[in-house]
Parts: sequence; C-alpha cells; structure tokens
Amino acid sequence: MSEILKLSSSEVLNAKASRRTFLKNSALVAIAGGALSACNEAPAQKVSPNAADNSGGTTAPNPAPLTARQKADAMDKMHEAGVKAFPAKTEGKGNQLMAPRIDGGVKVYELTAEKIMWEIAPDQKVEAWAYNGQVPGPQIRVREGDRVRLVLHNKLEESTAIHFHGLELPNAVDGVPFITQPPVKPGESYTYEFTVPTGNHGSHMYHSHHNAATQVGLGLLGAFIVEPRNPSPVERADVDYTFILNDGAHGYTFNGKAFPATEPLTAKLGQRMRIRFMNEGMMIHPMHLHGMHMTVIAKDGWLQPAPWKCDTLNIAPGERWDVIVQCKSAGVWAFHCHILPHAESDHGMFGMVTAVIVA
Ligand SMILES: [Cu+2]
Repeated sequence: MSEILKLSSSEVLNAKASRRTFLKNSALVAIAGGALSACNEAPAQKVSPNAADNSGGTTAPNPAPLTARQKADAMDKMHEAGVKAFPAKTEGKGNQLMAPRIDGGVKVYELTAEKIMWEIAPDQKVEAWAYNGQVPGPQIRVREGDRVRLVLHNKLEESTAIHFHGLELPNAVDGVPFITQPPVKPGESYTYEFTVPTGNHGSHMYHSHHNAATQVGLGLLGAFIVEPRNPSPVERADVDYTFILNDGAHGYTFNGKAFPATEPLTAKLGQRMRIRFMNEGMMIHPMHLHGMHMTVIAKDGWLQPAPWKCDTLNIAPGERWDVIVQCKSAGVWAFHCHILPHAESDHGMFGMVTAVIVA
C-alpha cells in the first residue's frame, strides 16, 4: 500500500512496461475504480447533469424540453386540481359550539389544553396545542350579564393561562401570568369566574397569554361571543359565521384549516350573512370578497356609529370586525386574503382562500 501511495502522476504517465510499474498501475486503477463504484452506490451522491435528459447523451434530449404552452398547461393543471378539491375533507373541526354545564345559575365550561395532531389540509398533519382537541378551541357563546365559570386543565409540558380578549373583566381574572395570576403549571388546573358585563356584547376571543407567540400560533385560541339582550336591527342575520384567521406554526389558516380544506360560507339568495372576523395571528390580512360588498357593523364588539361599506377589510392582529353581506348575487364567490402570497403560489391557491356560496 505504501508503495502505491508513493507513485507520482509523472511515474504513471511515463511508466515503462516493467512488471513493477504494471503492478503499481493496476493497483491504482483498482483503487480508483473501487472509489467510483462506491460513489455510484451512494444514492445521495448520484448526479445527473440534466435530470430531464434520459438519452445518456447519445441521442437528442429525451424527453424534449417543454414548450411555453406545455408549461402553462402544467401550471393550470395544478391550479385546477386545488380548486376541484375544494372543499376538501379533513379530520377534525374547530370552533364547535360548546354547551355549558349549569351549576346554580352559573355557566360552567371546562377546557383542557393538550398536544394533538391536527389535519390542516388533506394529508397535512401537524402538531397542535389545542383546547378540547380542536383548533380553534370550542366556541363559547353567552349573553351579557351571564355568570361564567371557566376551568382550565393544563395537560401541556409547559405552563399556560387564559386571557379573555375584549371582555372588560375584573383585574384578577385578566389571565396574564405574573401580572394578575401565577402561571398554570403542567398538570394543574385553574378556575376563572366572572359576570359578563352588560354592554360588552359582541365578537370576542379567549387565548393563551403565556409564551403566546408559540401557544396561540399552535392553536390555543377560540371565539368568545357575547350575545346582546337587545340586539340592534343592524345585527339581524340569517346565517352567522365566525371566521378566525391565524398565521403561526400552522401557516395561513381560516378556522384552523388551509385551502382547499377551508369551509365555504353558504347562504340562500337574499339572505343576510354575518361574518365575525377575528385575527389570532401576528400579521395583517386584508380580506377581500368578490361580487358583493360587506357592510361593517362592529369593531372589537362595539357597534359602529353608522354602518359602512367595503369589499376589502383589513383585519389586524387582535382585531375583530363584524360585517353583514347581503347575499344578492348567486354564485361561488372567491373570498381570500389579498396579501397574495398568503393565498396563492405558482402551484395554485393555498392557505387563506375560501368562497362565499350563494345558491
Ligand atoms: Cu393574509
């Protein structure tokens, strides 16, 4: 072996056909050959100069490069497949209305925070931190003046807490660790009890207020809707949708799902559709509805001095906006975030896309 390693390149090139150099050269070729075949056997190191060319360099490229039209058709096929799959079925549904247990006139809700696997879109399962196994967590719906008790059980590996976003509650139940309460440690439970203030009705939220960029991004959030005792005529609606936007670890989602698994909003021709936008993410999302305008009636639960109209409504983090859509035109109307990289790529639509379907 040491003899071979001492062989210089000039010796190889100028070698005389002596038995000694013949043996040296043969050994060198064997070593080089062995190294090459080892390379060929390692799949990660296989390199083809042109993956699309299967000719081996002996004939014209095969298959031939795509024409511009073929490339356009290939892209269209991906876009069409996404739209045809909508609304795609996935496992699990978030934001399900939760019935309280009544205890001496108090509405009692129990929420368990726990790690689960959650299907965002077909065959796209991710780890989620969820309340009661759903993302968003169960919808809590009460009336102004109700007495509410919420019991949080923490089955996570880190501490957590719940803040009631938009409710004007006593300081002690504000849900911010080290400001108003100790963190709820893994394995512990914590009880919040309060009366929903009169006049504080509308679309509110509950979510973690501990390591929140991670915990809310992973799914620890839900709608807390307070119905008024005396609804205003502007609020009258035939169908009522809660529409929670998020943009954390699970990507761009509406109610915990990404297109084509997002849920369409449906109404009959002539019906009034209420949409309660809630942004639990960390980015703004201008929601744009095709074909019909939206009439904005409330911001953060508070009725506007006068309703106003738009077709694109920016929903900033933490905001809630309530709108009415007078469903005056039949059809499938695209409804999406207008920051286009949140909704579409060259592979087709994804993330923050759904449709308002008027039939
Ligand atoms: Cu967006």
